[in-house]
Amino acid sequence: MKILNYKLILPAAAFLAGSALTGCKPGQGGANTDADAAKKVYVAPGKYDEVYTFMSGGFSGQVAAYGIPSGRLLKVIPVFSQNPENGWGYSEETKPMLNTSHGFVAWDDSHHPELSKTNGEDDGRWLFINGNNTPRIARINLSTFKTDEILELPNIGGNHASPFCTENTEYVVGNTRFSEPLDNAAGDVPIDSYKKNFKGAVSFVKVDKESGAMKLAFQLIVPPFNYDLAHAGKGPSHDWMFFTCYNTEQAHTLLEVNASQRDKDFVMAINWKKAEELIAQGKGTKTPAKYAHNVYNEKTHSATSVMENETQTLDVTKFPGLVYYMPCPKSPHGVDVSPDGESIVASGKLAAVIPVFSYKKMLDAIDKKQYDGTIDGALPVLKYEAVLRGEVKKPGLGPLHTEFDDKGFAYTTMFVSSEVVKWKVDNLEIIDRSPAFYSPGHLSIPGGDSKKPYGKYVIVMDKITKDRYLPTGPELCQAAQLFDISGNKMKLLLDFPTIGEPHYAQSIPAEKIVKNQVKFFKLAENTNPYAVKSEKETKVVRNGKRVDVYMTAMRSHLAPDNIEGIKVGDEVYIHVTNLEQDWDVPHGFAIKGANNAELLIMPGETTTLKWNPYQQGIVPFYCTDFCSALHQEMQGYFRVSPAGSNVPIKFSIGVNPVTQ
Ligand SMILES: [Cu+2]
Repeated sequence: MKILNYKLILPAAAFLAGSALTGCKPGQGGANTDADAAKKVYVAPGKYDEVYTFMSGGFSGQVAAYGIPSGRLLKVIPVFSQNPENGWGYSEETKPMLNTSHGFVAWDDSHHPELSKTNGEDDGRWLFINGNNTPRIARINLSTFKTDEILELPNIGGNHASPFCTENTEYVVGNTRFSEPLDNAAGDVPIDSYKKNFKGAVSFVKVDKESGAMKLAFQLIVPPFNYDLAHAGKGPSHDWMFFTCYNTEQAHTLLEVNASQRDKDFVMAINWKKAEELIAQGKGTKTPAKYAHNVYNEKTHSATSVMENETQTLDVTKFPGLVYYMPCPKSPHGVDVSPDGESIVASGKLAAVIPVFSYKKMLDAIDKKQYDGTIDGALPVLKYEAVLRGEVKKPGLGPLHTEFDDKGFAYTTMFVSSEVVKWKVDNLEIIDRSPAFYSPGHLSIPGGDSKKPYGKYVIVMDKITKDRYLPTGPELCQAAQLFDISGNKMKLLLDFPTIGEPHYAQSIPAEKIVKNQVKFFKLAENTNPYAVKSEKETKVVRNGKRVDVYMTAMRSHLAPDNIEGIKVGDEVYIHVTNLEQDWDVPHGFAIKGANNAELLIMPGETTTLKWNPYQQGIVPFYCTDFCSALHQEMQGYFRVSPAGSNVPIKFSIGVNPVTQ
């Protein structure tokens, strides 16, 4: 996305925003900052922030939690990428989470965090996030801030329009950015047979109300466009899901030019309730597909990966009433539904207006068959004028995404003219505009895509930060900007750097998350097969070349801490149980020269590091997380003997050596 230079952007912004940019040269605070801003973002030492913002890391593959209004980074939650900091994807327990039908994939491109919803409101239970590259949806448990589940999606390439929740999290839905032949089709076809052989697939993933467990319920096979983003209806439009599509030209090369030919692309409206009924009536086609389903169990503290082999599909051209297309200027990116569920806002990134569609008018147009032709001879295109409620005129250049506040206003990012535009949802009039630095993609208002926005702040995520921060060589940080939106005019309060690309964020009042926090895992409930509940149970067991070390960690020693009888060529599994039963006492574990990562073990948890000793000698290990005044004493030694030596397994702590 880093295609624009701010030098090119600023003239456009100045043209559009007029005097709004005066005085905000790169490197300065910005026109709207004033002394009062500091007070508004100051969270006194020892005090909590008001809001959590969960921001995707883009190409980092992770999610980060920030406190707002301070912009303080609270935690990086590892999701799709290995994280040596805490052993995610390195420990034996978490490796299966990164399994896919392509094998172990230790990275992804995470774009859209989506909070679970109850009655259209953020409920603070789970956060879903897409893996864009190797299509996956992850579910993060917001009581532990751990990734509990990752489900791969078959039949798609580029899981970008994902994951978006229906009003009660009945489903999380994902759609393809790169259409491709279905997995079970003979995919070895000429690329220029795109129109004939390529397909889009919309995945509906059922979410269990109690546990959050995900299951791929069905996939709708749709025309091979590029599907960009989505949002579910709410209130009156509860049964519908809306997707933007570009490349309706169905180009397969030089999309930059070839996918921008038509004046209008589409918003695709899917009646998901009807699709659900058709599936219940047995109308789905069972289709072979291979996709991994990875689940982390909080009692065993370990993950399992199961390879699924079937999905159910519905070809939407065969079921009238399921899918309609609304024409939308031009190459639409975001599609957002107003809190009352009536207005559908689509932002054509190459368009000069923001079209706002009416759900009521859409139903009317369907009723009266106000069509403007069909796609594939079966899917009605509704007349633009028939479904349009109105257009926001001259909003700026490159409208991308819209969220809503609690006072009837909408806020849209302008990528090209680098600004945020505030407009009134009922009369579509522009109220205010403020520059953003630079090239803002998504924005996030607490509850801003829900039925009940909390409002107060908008966090804008910028792709380019040239001149905004101390330089760090060729690679500069990307950043978020916090605006106060409680008054009539937006006020820039704060810039803060982010991890990776801050693609999108969802924000939620802190109390909805704080009240559910797990402080430690109960040792008594730990059913990890390698857990030991006391130091007395610790042991070292050899079985051929495999050695299992059952170890405990407790302030301030690891037990056992002297281990002999390990041989070059062994496969050693060190299972460390943290015996602590208190909040904020993790222990770490690391071995000199191990071609792995460290472990970070939460209280009550058992985690395993696999180690292949490759040379003889004495190898120290130690706790990596500063846990007490005697943390530096929390260490031990392995003795590694040559392969074939007859040094027996021996392990001890203190004065009582034990021999196997
Ligand atoms: Cu420690």
